[in-house]
Amino acid sequence: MREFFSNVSAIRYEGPRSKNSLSFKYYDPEERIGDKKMKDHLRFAVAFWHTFGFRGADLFGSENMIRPWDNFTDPMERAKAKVDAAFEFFEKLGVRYFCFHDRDIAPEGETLGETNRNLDEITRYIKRLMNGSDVKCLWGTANLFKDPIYTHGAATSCNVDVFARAAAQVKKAMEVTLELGGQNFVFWGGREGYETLLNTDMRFELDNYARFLHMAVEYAREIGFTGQLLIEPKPKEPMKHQYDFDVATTLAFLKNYDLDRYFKLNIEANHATLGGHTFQHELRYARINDKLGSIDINQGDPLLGWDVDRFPTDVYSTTLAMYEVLKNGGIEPGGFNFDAKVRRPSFEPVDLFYAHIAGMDACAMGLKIAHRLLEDKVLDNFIEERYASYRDGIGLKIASGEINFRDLERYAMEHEHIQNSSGRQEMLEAVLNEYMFEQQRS
Ligand code: XLS
Ligand code: NI
Ligand code: NI
Repeated sequence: MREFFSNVSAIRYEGPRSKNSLSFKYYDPEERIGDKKMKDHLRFAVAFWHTFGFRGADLFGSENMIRPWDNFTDPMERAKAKVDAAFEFFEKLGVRYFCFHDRDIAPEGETLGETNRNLDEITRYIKRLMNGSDVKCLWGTANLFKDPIYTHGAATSCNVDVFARAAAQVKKAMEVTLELGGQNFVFWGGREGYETLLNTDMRFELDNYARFLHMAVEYAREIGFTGQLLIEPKPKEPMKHQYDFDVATTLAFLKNYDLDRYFKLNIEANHATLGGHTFQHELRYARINDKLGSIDINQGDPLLGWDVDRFPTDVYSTTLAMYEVLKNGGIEPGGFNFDAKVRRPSFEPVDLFYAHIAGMDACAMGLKIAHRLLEDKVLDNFIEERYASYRDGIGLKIASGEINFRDLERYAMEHEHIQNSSGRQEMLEAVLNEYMFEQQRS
């Protein structure tokens, strides 16, 4: 195998005192946290598209990143070089999973048939490399947003030929994901949404989207794909309004169309904040509905209102996220996919290592802090106390559904003197800080 990152050797855990930026300070894969090793809590995945496909272009500037694996004129050669670079990267970083879109891994041909044949050839190539390593596929997905045919959406397009093409593409992407042993398959509604209601039959588009997903469920069953199917909510971008707006909206959609038993959700941090929620809110909402399936771990920028996909370095946010994950009992077969890209000025290939290391360490720190918060039941005890009035007397009757308005009115008349207790938010925030910084010292 050719080497593309020859100036980087395998990244090791060296602990918080190490001065080596190409080492882990907190992520020690073998360290046991509660009932599992860190590497089994944090099933990290590298995203093919951002890590090996992003070249730094933005709305105002052209590509500024030179990637040695691009240095091949033949598109299939280039695709194979990219795969080589990817596997070298996975091995050196010690990440055991990857995620991909069909169009990230193989070039398109003149026809759909040729495109599929290209995909098959690269799939065989990837499989060969997987055989010699313990790298696995976390999930695959179909890119239903880049090609101009998807201008009006894919499954929600007004054009039936586009609907059919999208179906063919998902069909093939599922087959490839199965072939690669993918543990999940993701549907992010790339352009499933609208620009204006003046030209949109919303009801029909939603019905079609549901029909599309039912066919996908059916096909997965037919080919024996037993991985978890996931929907990835996002409120906007590229469309002004996306149908899978957030967790709550997506759950309502799934329930309306009798799809909820087949799907869980893939929650992305930056999509949560884009929708006006915290990352923790979206994780919590999914978790309490038993729908927390997997995570696209990244972070937004409080000053920028779009999906900036920064690598997650905000330990406050990773701590609260890991708190939800631990409460959920983990997210396997899901994982933590770095749907994140290096900033444009971080244009050297080695920055890809720094970025992932920063993200992995931030998640590891978050995991350790969240675990201790849970062990000490810091928040649990407070919350339990806060709702104590529902554990006996009339409270218990309410909680067990044994009371009506008439009884409640009688009770209210007998208890006119109402006393509330403080929510102690600032106190709890200070406690959270104590845990965060204690963690840093130990
Ligand atoms: C875009 C999405 C996308 C999905 C995969 O905002 O995050 O990258 O994760 O199609
Ligand atoms: Ni994503
Ligand atoms: Ni995103």
